[in-house]
Amino acid sequence: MKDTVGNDAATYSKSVTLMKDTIPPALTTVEYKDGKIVATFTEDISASGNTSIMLIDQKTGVSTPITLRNGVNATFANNTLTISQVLPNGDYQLRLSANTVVDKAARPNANQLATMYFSVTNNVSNDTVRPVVVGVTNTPVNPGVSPGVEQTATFTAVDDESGINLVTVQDINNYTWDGKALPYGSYVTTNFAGTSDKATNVVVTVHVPSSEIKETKTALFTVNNIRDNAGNILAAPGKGNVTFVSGANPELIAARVGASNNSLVLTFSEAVLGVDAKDFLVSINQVAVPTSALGPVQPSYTDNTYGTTIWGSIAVNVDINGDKKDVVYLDTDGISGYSYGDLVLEVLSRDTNRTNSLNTYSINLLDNKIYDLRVRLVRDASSPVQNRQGNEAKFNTDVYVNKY
Ligand SMILES: [Ca+2]
Ligand SMILES: [Ca+2]
Ligand SMILES: [Ca+2]
Ligand SMILES: [Ca+2]
Repeated sequence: MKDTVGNDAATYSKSVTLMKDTIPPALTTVEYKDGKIVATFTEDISASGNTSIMLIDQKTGVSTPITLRNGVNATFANNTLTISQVLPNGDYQLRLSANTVVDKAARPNANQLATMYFSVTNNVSNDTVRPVVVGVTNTPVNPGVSPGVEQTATFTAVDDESGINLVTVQDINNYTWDGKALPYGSYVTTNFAGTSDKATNVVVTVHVPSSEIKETKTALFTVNNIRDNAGNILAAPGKGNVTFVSGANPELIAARVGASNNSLVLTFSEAVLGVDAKDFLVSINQVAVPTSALGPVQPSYTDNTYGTTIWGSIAVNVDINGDKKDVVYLDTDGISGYSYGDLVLEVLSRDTNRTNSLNTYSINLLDNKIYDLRVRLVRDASSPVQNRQGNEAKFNTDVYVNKY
């Protein structure tokens, strides 16, 4: 070999020892760019036998299996493996099983199981526009219709630039109804346009358990703290009137002796319908008061409260304690009129102006003879006590009458 001016080039040889490559390719970095996971290795690689890899969301623990399809969602080029996968912002773990890639050695070496963490920050930096919430509302359950297990409120969250941050939508603490946090068991579902990392229009349904709604009410439902993916927050809370109906069973919660000493005052947990004397079983000293002795049950001026009276019967000139007396009694023994087994409540001096009569004498309920006075709400099939939604009351629990 000569150069252009005719000098011989020095000839030389060099002996090269080819070392056999027994070192497998190892993962060095993982990063996320433009909707792709880019995994870099210590040397050039090709696809190998395993095609199943796994992503784990470090916050939620939710795992996402990915099947690598070479040339479809996965590219093996030089020392990188590029996987197309749309991911919302967050921290992830890539788990690469053994034998996913091999090196270029004559006898290829496969990778060993490798895991590596990486973060996803989608490009949102140029969004300075706040998201908005519109259409906070619901379709109330019709009066007289039982509300079912849950009721819902809806709204729409809109952010055209970076999209709504769906984590802020899922946070149940961002909602209130009637000025209070939503009851335990409430949850959120969504339907959105766009991808989960850029949801530009999100229809949100907030589900509330009916059993936790103790009173039917139309009240303000507020939506706070919703953000877009650039961190911009709502300029003002979303607000709208939402009606939730009581899914609770009304209860007889209190009974007391009224101011006149002979009336019973009965209080329910909420407004109820169908209340009459047939709904109550009153007992004195553990003896049932006959229904005929219970006066009409009438609503009071106070909310959810009713009043009634227990009427005693009069028997004149009867033998009692070895004497002849007039007595006030309740006809409780099943034998019509005054008889031996009846419950005597008061013993009166004889009075010739008095006559035998049924359910005419208003009993002093504070009398010491009455040591046990209770009321039980029972189910009257003709008109069971129920609230305006038709939820029947809790029946058959004794309420002790507060005498003072
Ligand atoms: Ca190697
Ligand atoms: Ca925005
Ligand atoms: Ca009798
Ligand atoms: Ca009734």
